[in-house]
Formats: sequence, structure tokens, C-alpha cells
Amino acid sequence: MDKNIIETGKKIKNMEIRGAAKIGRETARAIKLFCENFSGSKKDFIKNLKENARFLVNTRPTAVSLSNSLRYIMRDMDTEMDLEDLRENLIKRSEKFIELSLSAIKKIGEIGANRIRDGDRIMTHCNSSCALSVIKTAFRKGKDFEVFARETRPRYQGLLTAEELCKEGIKTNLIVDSAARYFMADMDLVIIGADAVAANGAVVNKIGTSELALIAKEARVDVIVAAETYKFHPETIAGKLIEIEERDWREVISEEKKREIGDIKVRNPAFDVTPPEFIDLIVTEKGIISPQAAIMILKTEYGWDLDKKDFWEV
Ligand code: RUB
Repeated sequence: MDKNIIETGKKIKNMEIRGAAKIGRETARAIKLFCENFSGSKKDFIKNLKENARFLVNTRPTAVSLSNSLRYIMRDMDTEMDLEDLRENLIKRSEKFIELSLSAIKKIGEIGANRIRDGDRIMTHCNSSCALSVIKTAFRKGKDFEVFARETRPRYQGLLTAEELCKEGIKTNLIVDSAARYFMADMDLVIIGADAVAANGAVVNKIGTSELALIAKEARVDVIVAAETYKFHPETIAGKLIEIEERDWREVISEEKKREIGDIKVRNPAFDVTPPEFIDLIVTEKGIISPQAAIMILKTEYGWDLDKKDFWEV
């Protein structure tokens, strides 16, 4: 295993590197470094590449940006090429994925910003670079609005969001997760990111998102998801369910407190699934779609070959 890949994998697992978009880009960066630094035969190169890819894919199973980053880099890889060409090709595609991710987030910001109007009150959850791109772009275009950030237990990514918004000069309110319904009647929009979008338009995002969308639906507040096309999950076309990562209970309660309480099971799912009925639109870098059109994105990006195995699996 490559030292740098192990390091990146560890950082993804312990969330030093977090947020689906960044996870995808850091995966690409790690593969690029692996290709640059590898010395050995072509056979070893391919064997190592597969091993390293498999290792990365298993670090955070819900974020499809990770496997889609690898799919993008290794798509149409011609193993008949000589090692130098193969390497160069993979390096170029890794760089291209990073570029593509950054420009998609910018584009989503531009497209999504049009949906924000002066005077809006917007609620968000967790810390999504895509959702923030929409909000910040609207602000930079001179729109005047206010944001309510849920703190997002147990890791408090909402604090990062609130901090980022304040730095930008945007009017920001920080609320506890359970205060969402209390404030929802005053909201105009909910804007969130995604870790994965399924073929039926269901959106997987930070735990609590589905409850937020349900509350918004009840209050007739529109829910906008900001997601690049590499967050769409190709395997869901064939009916595969998206794996929901369950993280260590120590993120929820201290060891000391747990011991004090005694026989208690602490559960810590990191994500949940919001059904398409609770989502009004998805802003992608290719344009705005209804959740029901997710299948079209998947068809365009990944085709219909349901039997196709990923390079790292064969
Ligand atoms: C982050 C999270 C974000 C999505 C989208 O979860 O749920 O909403 O990843 O983020 P975690 P982005 O903190 O567990 O990684 O738009 O930046 O890809």
C-alpha cells in the first residue's frame, strides 16, 4: 500500500478531510501522487493501483464522490498502454477531476443563486461547500437575506458553516438541531448539499437532513439540494441501496459518561435518506433538475451498462 494513500485514507476516515466534494478531490490528489511516485513494473503498478483504490473506497462508504472520482480517473483506462503513458494519463485525469469539481461548485453557486430573493430566510444543515457556494454567490450579487444554520450534532459542522457565513458578512443565526421546526414557519428556503443522489432522486446527506426536509414540506418551504453530477450514484440504477455509514459512538457520548450510565447502546448513523417527494429541485453544474430526473443525469454520465465492473473490483 502507498504511504500517502494510507495517510489520505486515515484523514478521510477521521474526518480531517470531510465533505463529499473535498473527499472526491483529495482522493484524486492521492491517486495523482501515487502515480507520480510509483517505481516498479507495470504489473505491480496496476496491482497497487487497484489495491489503493479499494482501500480508499472503503474509508467513507456513503460518499459516492470518492468512488466517482476514481471512476472518472480510471474510466476507459487502457492497460495495454506502456507504463509511462498510463501514468501520465491517470495524472492528467486526476488533475482534471479536481478542476472539474472546483468549477462545478462555482457553476452551481451561479445557477442556484438565482433562486434566492431579497428578504429570504434560509435554513441549512451541516457544512456543504456546494450549498455555501449558492448562498455566498447570492450574497456577492448583492442579495440581502438571512441564514439559519443548524449546529449538526454530533460533529457540529454547522458551526463551521456559521463561521464561514459570518466571515463573508452574511446575517447568520446558529440554532440547535431541534429548533428547526420552531423556526420553520419563518423560512423561505432550505438549502443543503448531498453525499449521494440515488437514481430515484432520493438524497443522502448528513443525519437530520430528512427530518429537516419533512418539516419544510409541512411548512410548504422549498427544499433545494446543491449537488455536482459526481454525487449521483451509478450503482443505484441497478437497485443497489446506498450504504449509510455508522460512526463510532464516542462521537456522541464520552466513555466516562457511558460507563456511568451503564448498559446503554449508543447509535451514531452519519447520514440519512430524504425521499424525492421532499425535495423541490436539485441544482447541478449542468442545470437545475427535479429529483425525478436524477436518472437522466446517471444515464448521461455513466450509461446503462449495469454489469460493468469497476476497475478496482476486477
Ligand atoms: C458532510 C455533509 C455535506 C455533504 C455535501 O458530512 O453531509 O452536506 O458532504 O458537502 P461529513 P459538499 O461532515 O460527515 O463529511 O457540498 O461540500 O460536498
